[in-house]
Amino acid sequence: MISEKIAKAINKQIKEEEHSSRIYLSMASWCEANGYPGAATFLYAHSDEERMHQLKLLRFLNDRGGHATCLALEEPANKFKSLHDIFEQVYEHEKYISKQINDLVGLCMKENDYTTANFLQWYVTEQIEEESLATEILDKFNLAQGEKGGLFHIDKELASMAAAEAASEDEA
Ligand code: OFO
Repeated sequence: MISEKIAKAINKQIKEEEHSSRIYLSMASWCEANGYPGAATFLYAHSDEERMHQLKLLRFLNDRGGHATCLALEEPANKFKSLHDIFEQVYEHEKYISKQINDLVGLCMKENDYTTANFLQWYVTEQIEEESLATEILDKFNLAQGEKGGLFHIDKELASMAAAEAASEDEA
């Protein structure tokens, strides 16, 4: 049975994952409305992934005898300066989430809840991948700076990245 303290912290993380999903949904919608279909596809998929992160935590908490609840969410940003700005924000947000996950693992260790700490290792690994993916995309912006058609190519690459990700998930 999970302790109340850990259950409360997991419920907060469930909210963070749901909020992440809405942040990326809002970004995807902006991209779609502003002529970046590849980035929109990438971010819609990313939004779905965050929803899966939310659900995975929710089911874990209920399986461990807790009660996962849906907490109130704040409105995500709906306007962005540019495509580059969006991916800067993705990177900052993923770093923020990594810190939340690390703090949660730290709390579990302090409370001797090794089962939850072990479960959270999946999120620790996922955050390494997500931060590295965001930096990979930001590198593309840096390389494309000043290049004619740079944003067009980045958008196309984002579409390919989303397709590759979907294919690897189908295989899994
Ligand atoms: Fe972006 O990994 Fe969950 O939040």
